[in-house]
Amino acid sequence: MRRRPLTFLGLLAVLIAGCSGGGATGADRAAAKTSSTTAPVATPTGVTVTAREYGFDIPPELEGGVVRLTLQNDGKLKHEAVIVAVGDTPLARLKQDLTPIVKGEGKPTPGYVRFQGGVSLVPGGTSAASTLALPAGNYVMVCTLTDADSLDATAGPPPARAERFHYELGMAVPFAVKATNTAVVPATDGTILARDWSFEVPALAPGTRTFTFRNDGEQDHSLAVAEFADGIDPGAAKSAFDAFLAADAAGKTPPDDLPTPDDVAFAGPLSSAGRATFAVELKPNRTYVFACYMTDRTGGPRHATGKGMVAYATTPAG
Ligand SMILES: [Cu+2]
Repeated sequence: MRRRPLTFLGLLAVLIAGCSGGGATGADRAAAKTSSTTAPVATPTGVTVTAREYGFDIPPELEGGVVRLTLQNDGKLKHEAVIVAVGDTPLARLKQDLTPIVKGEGKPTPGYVRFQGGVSLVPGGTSAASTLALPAGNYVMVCTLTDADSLDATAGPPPARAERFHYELGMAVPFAVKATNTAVVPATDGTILARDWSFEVPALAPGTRTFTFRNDGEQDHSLAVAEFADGIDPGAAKSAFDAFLAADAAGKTPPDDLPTPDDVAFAGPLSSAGRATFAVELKPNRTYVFACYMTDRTGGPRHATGKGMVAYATTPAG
């Protein structure tokens, strides 16, 4: 069983790159209109971070509050930009502490580590964006992917370096937030809510959508969205994913004949009270699975396998 980075479902990945936001629903538009008449309008801080093998170009200090983070991947491999609050902890210590978390070893998460979301699984030569809440603090932007995450399933055994986390190779860059704006996360097509230990998923309509992922729990949560093939009904999708999780929990490779969903979006990870938007293209008449691969801060299994933190939703026919 291959190791799974923080943000990676570990199945064959079909990625949506650089999706732009879809139109807001009527309800969200109404909500946005109401709030705009009662609160002063503040604009999220726009920040574009460039990724390459192996590093980030990011300003040493940026305005927080609400930030529109764009990851421009100028490299050849897939990269991500995940924001980790570190307090006064040195960079070298963070890199050490991150590895058991990324590997899902079930150890306690150090108290200083807080996840603030980011942009994940961005193929080389493309960009993607997320609008996220970012309070004042000291942060490190990391990529928890490896070179192996850019290989498709038919590629041969990766070279030794392919298993090294990109944050160990230079993709861990500190930055600070001192001043904050008063902007709010803009209205989206809906909110996917994480609690300890479940998801609340709104009704899904096909199309290019932007959702808000919000963590109302005390634990850290992430949101991996994967799409089953046409013709896999909700019941078949659930039993297939249950089998996948059971194999994962047992450290086994899932059976070859199992219908495996394709990764289509990722949001987070988010510590308690975090919010971040993400884009996804939803097809008609498909079943989507939403899963969290984080562990409790005190340690233990990943939430999808150990806490049943998995949800399903099916789009209507086009
Ligand atoms: Cu979780």
